[in-house]
Amino acid sequence: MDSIPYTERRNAITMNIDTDTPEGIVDLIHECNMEVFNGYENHTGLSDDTILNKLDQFVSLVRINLQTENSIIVLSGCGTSGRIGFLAATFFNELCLQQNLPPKYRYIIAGGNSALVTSIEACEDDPVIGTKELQCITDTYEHVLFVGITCGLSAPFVGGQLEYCLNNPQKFTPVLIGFNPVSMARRTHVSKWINDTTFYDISLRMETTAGALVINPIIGPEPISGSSRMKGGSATKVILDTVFYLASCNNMMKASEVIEMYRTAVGTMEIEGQDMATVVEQAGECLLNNASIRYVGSSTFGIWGMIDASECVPTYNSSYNDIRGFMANDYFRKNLNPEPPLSFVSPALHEATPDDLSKTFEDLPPSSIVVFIDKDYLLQKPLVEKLQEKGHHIVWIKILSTELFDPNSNVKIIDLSKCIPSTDVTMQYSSAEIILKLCLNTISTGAHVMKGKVFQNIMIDVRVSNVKLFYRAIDIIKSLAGVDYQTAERCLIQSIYQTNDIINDKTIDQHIMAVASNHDHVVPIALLMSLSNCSYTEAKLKMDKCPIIRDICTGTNQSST
Ligand code: S6P
Repeated sequence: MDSIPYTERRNAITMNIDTDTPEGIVDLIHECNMEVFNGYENHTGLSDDTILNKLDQFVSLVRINLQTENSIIVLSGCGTSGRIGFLAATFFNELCLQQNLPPKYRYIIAGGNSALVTSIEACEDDPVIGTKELQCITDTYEHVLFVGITCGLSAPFVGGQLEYCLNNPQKFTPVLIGFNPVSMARRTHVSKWINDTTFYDISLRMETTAGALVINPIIGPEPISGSSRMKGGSATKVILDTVFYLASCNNMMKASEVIEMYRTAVGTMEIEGQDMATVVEQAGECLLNNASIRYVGSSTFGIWGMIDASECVPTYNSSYNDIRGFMANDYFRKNLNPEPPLSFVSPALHEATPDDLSKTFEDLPPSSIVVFIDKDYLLQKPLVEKLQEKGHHIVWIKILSTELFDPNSNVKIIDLSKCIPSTDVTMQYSSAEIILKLCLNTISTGAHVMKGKVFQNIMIDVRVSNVKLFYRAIDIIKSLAGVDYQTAERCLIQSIYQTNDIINDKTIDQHIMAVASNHDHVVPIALLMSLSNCSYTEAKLKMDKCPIIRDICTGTNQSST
């Protein structure tokens, strides 16, 4: 256990989340979220003194950069980490403009703009592309503060960029954000990293290089093991917002004071637990009955909805149509990096352009749920009424809007406005975003738990779309089926290629490419093969009869054969 990185460990709090009630699920996720601030085991999370000191140093670095000509701040990451970087860059550029300062924040996400709302996980294994993109974006600047985000201290895409910064200290000041000790940084080799460099090597260099900063509080394992979109994403947001907020204002607050405000805000969410549980229950039923969940929001609130929805695809192998987010204004598009005309554009990015939402929602399956985020509930009243007439469930997440609620309307309200601190507008908006993120994460995670996509607290239907997830899948099969590494790997590979043959002439990169064209339940089938010692064909047949993936692990499914 000791050698397993914290970000991949199982959290004791949620060990039985899969059999809990909706209220229980919400409470357990909340309890895990609070570990970000309060600590885990003998670690003190974001309240750690060493970390707080480093955050104050980080603030000074940002301040200097904001005042230096010909300099920029680049935020880079893969998956959720890249998305949080994008949102921070967008938000704080706006603040710069409001303060008549040049917008200095830039973002890089592995896989480009499409990866903001689509899972393009394989790109995170490429240190060469990471480096090229960094070179390209920083080419004309003299000074660059580079912030590489990788919750697991694992993504080679970010590793390659940090290495480039370390090799060019006259121009770059590198900062690494993640949630494992350096000793647990990933030591796996990836094919494209020359000299067999690993993320661990780079983390060590970061730790021992003067001027480089490693910010790696231990915030404890995720509620669903490895789902770093949850606590990892939240902690990243708190860190970035705290630092950029402090760097942008003239008050002499310390990082600890700002973090305390976030802690109080997140802690207060507990009082809305019952309402969130009602929505989790509805959302779970919705997925079980093949209905849909939709989020509608504007500006960054809308983007949070799109992001939360898109992350369910790799985490739970859910279908693109199960949960989708829609923008009600064109804020998203306006803030994207320009990309070459031939770049891949994900269909999900189209939802980033406002459309006629009533047309888009015309074909929603009966009893779907549409969640309106904050002021969009009021702006979209005609749509709300139309959807209600059709028997869909409406949820309103109220955060910053001050309008009173009509108690007679049949709308489920989650009133998070009570959690917003009474500080300045920037802090209020940033708190609102984190609270919204946690609320959406809870709804979508809870719904998938209820759908049976989680066994104990393990994501048993994860999509094996990069090296990290390949090894995670083997670990899942190994521990749940009690088989050795070789058996778990063999079953996984057979399931990927949908064959009973033994495949031993292909590389991990090829396995991952093959997953792209296999939308079956790759991990559950491999698990079933290992559990019942059966062939791919037999396991696939059993699997097709099993609508609830979790039943495979409990043995419910096997009795049917
Ligand atoms: C996790 C999410 C993934 C990760 C990505 C980067 O819930 O689905 O997309 O964000 O794999 O991970 P890391 O450890 O580099 O931040």
